Amino acid sequence: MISPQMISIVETTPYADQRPGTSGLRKKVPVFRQRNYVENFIQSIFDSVAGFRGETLVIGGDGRYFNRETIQTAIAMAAANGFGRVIVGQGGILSTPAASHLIRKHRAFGGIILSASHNPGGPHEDFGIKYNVGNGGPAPEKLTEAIFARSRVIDRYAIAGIPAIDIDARGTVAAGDMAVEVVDPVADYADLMESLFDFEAISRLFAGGFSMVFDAMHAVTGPYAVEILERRLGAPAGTARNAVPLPDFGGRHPDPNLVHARDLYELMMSPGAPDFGAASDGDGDRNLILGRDIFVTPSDSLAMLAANAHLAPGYAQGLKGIARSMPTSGAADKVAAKLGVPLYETPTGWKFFGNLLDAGLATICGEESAGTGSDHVREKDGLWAVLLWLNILAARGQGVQEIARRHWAEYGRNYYSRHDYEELDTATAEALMAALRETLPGLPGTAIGGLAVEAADDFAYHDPVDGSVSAGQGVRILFAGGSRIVFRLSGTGTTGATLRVYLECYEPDPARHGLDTQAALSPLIDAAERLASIERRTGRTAPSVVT
Ligand code: VG1
Ligand code: CO
Repeated sequence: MISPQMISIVETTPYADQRPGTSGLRKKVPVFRQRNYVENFIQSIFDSVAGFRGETLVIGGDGRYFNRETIQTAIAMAAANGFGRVIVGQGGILSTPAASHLIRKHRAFGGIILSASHNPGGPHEDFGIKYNVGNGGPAPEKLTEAIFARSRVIDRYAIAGIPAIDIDARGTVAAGDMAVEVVDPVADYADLMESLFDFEAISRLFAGGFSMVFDAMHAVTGPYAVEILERRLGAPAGTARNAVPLPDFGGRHPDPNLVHARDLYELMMSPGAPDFGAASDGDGDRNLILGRDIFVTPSDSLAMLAANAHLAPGYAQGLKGIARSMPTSGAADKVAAKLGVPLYETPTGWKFFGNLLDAGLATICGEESAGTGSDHVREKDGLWAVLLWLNILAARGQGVQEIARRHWAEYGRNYYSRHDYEELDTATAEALMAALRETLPGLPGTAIGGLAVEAADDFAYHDPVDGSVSAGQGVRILFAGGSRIVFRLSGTGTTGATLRVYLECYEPDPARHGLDTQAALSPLIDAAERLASIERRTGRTAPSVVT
């Protein structure tokens, strides 16, 4: 037993801003450094769940600045609150999908994952805390709301006065009467991947001279990629680049998109490019997929993976269903229709896939923001997507470009892009959305810049499993022929507001599958401006990021 003297009950006062966003609480490090800020939030989590006495809690993070300190706090608070065991990744490292797997494997009560995903790290950059539940997935909306409500009134927290745990040495130590198990963060996850994919076929591919570059962006996937790609699959040393996790990610944004992974993109577009290029984000749940001379949009990647998943041993039985977030393109819908399986459309954020996966309604899920995953864990999984691509490339004996070209010829091509307007004044962004919502009832039947509006609404999701309703999830304008514009505000930013404008146009004609994406979307880009008056309202003449 922890002697009662070891547990301190500390009086505290609430913070008003601890509302978890799309994936957890995300703020600048100096905000987290405020007195009792971390403790308040962790205690709010523990106070919002019940029945964890003696149970297991998984703790780990993406290695960013403030990771180690927060892990010590979380361990001491778990001990004081009555957990029986904590499993922590060595060095404080656990990718988001690896943490999800550990929670499931050990039937843990839940897990605390420390990350701000693809946001930059460092003393003045971003940090985050997210709580995952026993199925390995992000806390559902009902729970994040309860945590927020608790954080508004919290007046005390419990913490054990124990010495800091050496999280760099594997093995089990006692923290009072709680066991702290420091585990290899990679091994179990690598075994899981080996159980899903044809590692022999992928090894033969590499042995035959297939070349690949994986950019870990000095974030959490480095050790995972070295173990899986280089050690287990025999890819040459150096295939995984920037493979050492750094607290500030080497000063860059660990965001695998065409802006922050520009050098990888340029390499893949250059003469003598490798056969395959990929990258992952801060916490290892996102993926960037590139072939020689081709960037595969995440929406297309979801569709192509779904169409070919049966080529991997773990999915040889076929898919039960496909789920995508609402702003993700309709490319996956065409695949679901052809496979004769249901397609689910959910709000942005991985937490909405959990029920579908648990109920066996969907096997593969994806988001336009470079997140793809399956029922093997309850988070999106960057390396999983990379390995499924490798498995498909090995099984089909074709390159990325050929697979994409054939896919579009079969299903048609959904041109797709997202325009982000970052760091807007929050009130301005909210006014823009409010004005847009007001216009919705009058839009159907009209034409915007020559495009006929078929429907317009503010997306509300009815969860088919638990019946819960999540409203106000993004404004969507649907045009004749399958074109679409979606507007929503980000729930992960830490400075001001970010407006996301998602643009999509469907092109069935293979003769028109080689167009430049922004050119193909230009009528929709014009229509978005007409609908939302972005320039007039925000003063911005162009998006900050185009992906
Ligand atoms: C963004 C993405 C969303 C993703 C979320 C978390 O959210 O759009 O698709 O699930 O980030 O991803 P938002 O609210 O900013 O649009 V990660 O890799 O930060 O866990
Ligand atoms: Co992430």
